[in-house]
Amino acid sequence: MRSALILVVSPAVPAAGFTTASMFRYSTVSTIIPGEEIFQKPRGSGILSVQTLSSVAGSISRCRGGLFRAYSGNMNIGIVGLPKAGKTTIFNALTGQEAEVAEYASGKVEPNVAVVDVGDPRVDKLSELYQPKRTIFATTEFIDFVSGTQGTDTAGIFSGEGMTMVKNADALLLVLRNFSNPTLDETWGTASPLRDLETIEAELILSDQMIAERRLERIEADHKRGRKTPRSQAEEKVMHRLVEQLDQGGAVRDMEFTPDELQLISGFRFLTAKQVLLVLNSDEDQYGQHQPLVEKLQERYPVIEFAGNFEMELSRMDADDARAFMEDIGISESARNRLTAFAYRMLGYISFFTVGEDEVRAWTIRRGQNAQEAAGAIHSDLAKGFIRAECFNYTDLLESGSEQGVKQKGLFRLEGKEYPVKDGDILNIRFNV
Ligand SMILES: Nc1nc2c(ncn2[C@@H]2O[C@H](COP(=O)(O)OP(=O)(O)OP(=O)(O)O)[C@@H](O)[C@H]2O)c(=O)[nH]1
Ligand SMILES: [Mg+2]
Repeated sequence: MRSALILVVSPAVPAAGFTTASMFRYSTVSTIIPGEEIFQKPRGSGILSVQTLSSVAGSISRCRGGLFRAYSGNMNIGIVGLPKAGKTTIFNALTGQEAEVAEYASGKVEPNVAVVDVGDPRVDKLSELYQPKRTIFATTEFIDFVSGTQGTDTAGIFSGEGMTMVKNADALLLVLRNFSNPTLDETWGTASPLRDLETIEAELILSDQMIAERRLERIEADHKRGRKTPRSQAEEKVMHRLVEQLDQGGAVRDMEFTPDELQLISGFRFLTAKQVLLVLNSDEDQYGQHQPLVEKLQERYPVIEFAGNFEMELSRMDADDARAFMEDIGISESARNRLTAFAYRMLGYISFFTVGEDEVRAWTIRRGQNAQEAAGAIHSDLAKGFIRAECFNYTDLLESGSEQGVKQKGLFRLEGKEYPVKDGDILNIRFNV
């Protein structure tokens, strides 16, 4: 069983450490541990801000969630890579934004953030059937981190600011430069995706090592002072294992943990615990011609190839023009559609829907999450007061033509808390708070 700590900060749930004003602004759900610096994401805005929580013990509730992630209902992907790998170009291609792309260091340190709809033909179809007042797609948040600059203290894959922010991402999209550019080749060497991947991995490991070692030192110091508890001993043990794994160049995601251990370490949000997708950012004239390289990379992580520059241009054209250009070089779908489909599949996300006259809406959860957890993705009250889920599947609805038809075929079900939600399920949560 996987577990995570979640804190529901809302005006109704006072939390020590938040000022009254900030509580009303930061109405959200986040994974935290007491005393850690956390990010709270104001609803309806892509801007992230930092709050330090001194003590929140009273308002933490324990729930099952993702490995290191609480219910969020939307996917959050951090775009990282070595300097000038084309991260912002890919970000623009994915989001349709016009963030500045540059050969030279721009001096910018704040990441670019955008929230985009996840296109889903099933949602369009449901909307056609129910004619709701509102149709709401699932969303994915992309955060484009700026790399540190060569020759400075912060040289590497993150600027100082990015390092703290990236911890909030569900998954990392590692962009590898696979295009040539005279200026970049001169400054950074010719493109070498395999070498770059090793460099990035080493940095992620180093970051986790520092965190685990620092924590271990603190626990050991406490123990010397006689402050020893069963919890601190358990944490010491698991931190030792982490340090060992990282020292050998291994990732946290490849280790196995008991539910108790997971609870002890989830708040640290280790970077090598995050799932990784690789983007091979290729020259458009060689797009699709890197099979041996793709296979090599695939031994490590799932890989998707983009012609970043070209796809950024495509995202700015009208759909018909874009399609014609895409066919020319053999790109099947827009960068955004390809990436979200790929990320859902590889990261184990699925969608379920809620339908009605008011609203047709898509929600994102992880494969294997149960009906109560799905209810929690909608609202924590629905998880708390969960009674039953009315449930049928999108494909049954399509085949039967209507909800009535689904019922006649006996495909309309009442499911309990533990029911593992399937991709395309349509849920109506009965609850009582
Ligand atoms: N030929 C080619 N050039 C690209 C491609 N993607 C990015 N570039 C160029 O590479 C340079 C860097 O691109 P950015 O998107 O700014 O790279 P970045 O990784 O965001 O850079 P930093 O944030 O500064 O680390 C720009 O001059 C881009 O035009 C690509 O797919 N093909
Ligand atoms: Mg950039």
